[in-house]
Amino acid sequence: MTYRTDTALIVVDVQNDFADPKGGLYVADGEETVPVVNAEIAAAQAAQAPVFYTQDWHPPVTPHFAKDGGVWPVHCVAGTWGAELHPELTVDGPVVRKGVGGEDGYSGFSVRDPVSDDVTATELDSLLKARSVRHVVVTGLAGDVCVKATALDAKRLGYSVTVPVAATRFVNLQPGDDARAVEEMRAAGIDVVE
Ligand code: VGL
Ligand code: ZN
Repeated sequence: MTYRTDTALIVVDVQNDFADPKGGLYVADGEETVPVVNAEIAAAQAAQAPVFYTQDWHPPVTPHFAKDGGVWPVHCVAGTWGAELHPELTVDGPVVRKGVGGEDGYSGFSVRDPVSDDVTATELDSLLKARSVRHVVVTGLAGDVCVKATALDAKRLGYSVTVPVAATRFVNLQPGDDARAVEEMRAAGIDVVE
């Protein structure tokens, strides 16, 4: 990707639980995104484009987890190894945590209370606005969950959005979720590129 000072790179949830084969919600080949994402970070840094990170950060009990009535195996519990950013990831920019209060935090821009359905904004949009960002590149994990949700929200908020597929991997909770996610992003006007 090419970066300018009004382009931000958003690195979504490159955390041990998603990117390490021993992780609680390991995304197949998730570790392969790390060098690709690091190369994007280096390109952004070289262009003085800002880099932002998101971090899934759940309490031990949350309706986000299957054991508490939700969908997902336990992952990214606040303060645990699984919630840490991958040790090989270059970290150089603000980290936005999501799901902190027990919400579903799929998008880096907003969290949703699974009981009341209330949606609240994270600080990400204001961080981007403070840097006069107009374009975002969304990378990381997982392509059919948090990368998709973040990219769709960015588009809705008025940014132009690019998702390089080489810098993501997909959960595929249902077979074909990867292709459907790409379709949905493209239909929303997001540039999904090889
Ligand atoms: C994610 C499932 C549950 C993700 C987060 O980062 O894509 N997926 N929580
Ligand atoms: Zn989660």
